[in-house]
Amino acid sequence: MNRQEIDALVKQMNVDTATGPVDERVQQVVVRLLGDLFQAIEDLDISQSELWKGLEYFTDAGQANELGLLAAGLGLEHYLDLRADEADAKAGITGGTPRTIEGPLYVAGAPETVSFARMDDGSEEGKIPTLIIEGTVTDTDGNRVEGAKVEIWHANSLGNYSFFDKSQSDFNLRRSIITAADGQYTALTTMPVGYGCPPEGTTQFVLDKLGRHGNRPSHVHYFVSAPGYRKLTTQFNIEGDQYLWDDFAFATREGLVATAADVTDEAEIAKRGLKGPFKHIQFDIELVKEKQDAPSTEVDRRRASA
Ligand code: MBD
Ligand code: FE
Repeated sequence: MNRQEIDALVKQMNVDTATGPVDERVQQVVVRLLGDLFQAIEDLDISQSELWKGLEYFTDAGQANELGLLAAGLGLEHYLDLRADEADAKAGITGGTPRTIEGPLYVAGAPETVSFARMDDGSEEGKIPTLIIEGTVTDTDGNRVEGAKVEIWHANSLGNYSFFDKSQSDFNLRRSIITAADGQYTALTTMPVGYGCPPEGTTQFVLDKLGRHGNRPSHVHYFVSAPGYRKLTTQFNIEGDQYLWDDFAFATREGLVATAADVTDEAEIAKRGLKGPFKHIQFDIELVKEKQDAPSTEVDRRRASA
């Protein structure tokens, strides 16, 4: 069949058959995607068995709650960021910390404190370096932002995230820090280790077929929001990791690479109330003011909450 015949058939089966109220947007998207799918079946001569394998794959991936992971791994989530960047540029929005993907592992409801939070539960002490993350939240003119909510989440020494990894305590390595008048936030935590897709999982199954690995560099996620500013979804990825520029989820971006400095100075250690050397990352955040008619940076998606 040619495209004209395909489109006519799709319309005949899914548009002309409507007898109740139609959601125009859903109809538009379904009709387009079905037409594109039929066209791909035609062009690639996809067999009945192959089609069922594909549907069974989505069943399995959904049951394993890995569709968010798959979207990250196939670059769909990064593509949406590139589109959002384009839309921002078109709307004349410049400056601010670059966005990058949320990923599938955010959990709402983390403990909230002002200016400072200890993020780890102490269970990995001695096993992994201590990390202090600090920075200021400013506007694009460098003015400090008071009352910004800095939500931070990251992996443990095995690359695993609390909640999804039931061996960790509730909200381990997840915190919300509210900035005071100085715009400053400080997180005392542990060095994250890069995530790897479950080797027997549905996402890695497809990555294997593509000859790809499923690893991310060591990184820390952020949501930063403040009244009057556009919500920022971002991460920093840590210099020195072998996957820094070979991230299976394509989240590493220029401007989002952080260096973990080794701090060994005794006075500095004492000042921080620590027992030994630690790592230090400075990650300053620049928020862009809300603007009339600017594309929204709020993404409505199903998120875990605890
Ligand atoms: C992660 O930690 C992550 O950030 C992404 C995008 C995908 C899988 C695991
Ligand atoms: Fe992550």
